[in-house]
Amino acid sequence: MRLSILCLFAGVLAACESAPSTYSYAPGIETAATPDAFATSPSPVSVAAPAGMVLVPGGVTQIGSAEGLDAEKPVIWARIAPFFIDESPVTVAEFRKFVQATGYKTQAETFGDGGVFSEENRGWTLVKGACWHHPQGPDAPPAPDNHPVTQVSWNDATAYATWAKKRLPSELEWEHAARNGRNDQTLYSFGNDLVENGKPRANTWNGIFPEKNANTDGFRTTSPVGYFGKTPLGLTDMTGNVWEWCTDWRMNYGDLVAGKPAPTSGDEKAMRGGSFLCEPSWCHGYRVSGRSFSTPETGLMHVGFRCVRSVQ
Ligand SMILES: [Ca+2]
Repeated sequence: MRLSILCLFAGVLAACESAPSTYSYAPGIETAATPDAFATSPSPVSVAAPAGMVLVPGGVTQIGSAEGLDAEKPVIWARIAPFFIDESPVTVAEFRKFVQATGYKTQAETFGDGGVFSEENRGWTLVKGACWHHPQGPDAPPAPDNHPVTQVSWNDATAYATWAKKRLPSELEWEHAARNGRNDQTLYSFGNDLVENGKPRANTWNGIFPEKNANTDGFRTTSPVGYFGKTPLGLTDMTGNVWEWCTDWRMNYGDLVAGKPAPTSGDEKAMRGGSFLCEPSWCHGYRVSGRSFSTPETGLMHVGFRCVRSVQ
């Protein structure tokens, strides 16, 4: 809501100073160009998180990066109410429960193919039969149960979230969680170093994309959720492994602090977190502020999701 203060000074009615504007983005989320626009932080809550979820404290957090790619600019600020977020991306085993309970058929299964990146051909192809249980196609090994599910479209992810009585996060919630609910200014959720004491902290592309994957982290495609440890907030796989669908249509941060409402339609949905295909000279997408976008019906071998739930 736009706020303004009219001041009566020295007997003259004048608009002497306006409080910085804040804008409603979604329930529980406001945006502003500067952090001092928010008079207060959200009140702390003390409530147990549901099984498999983590409580993200409310707060005022930076969104975007002045040093990032164009889509990450300008830096804006968001005041975000507390919410619960899945500790890890939804796994293949969890998605199977959804399919078995509902008979749900993913869009890749309906289309008959899914997007697969070939290291050998250094590019993307549509592979017949590629789907959530065989993300690289029927001739490749099946997806392990404890890996994040992939080859799920935004529509598939939304259907799962509805079934689980959850929802997809907004990008702003996702970044607040990636900043550990306390506006951390590190490149990644766990700090600034991708390798610590010789050990990789995340599943990314090692080497120059797409020419060479040195595979020093041990995984050419997905890795088991939690394999690389937890963030200070207690989340896994916020850096790399798979991109994660968010609820938002593609939007520009500048628009959000210029009074334009969040788009309610569009061509592409937002994704966060980067994947095993990301490397710094290409997109460095696994930084906390990294963004990517894809059409909502698209299934890809490096895109999954995690869910959130509002604190009632
Ligand atoms: Ca890797």
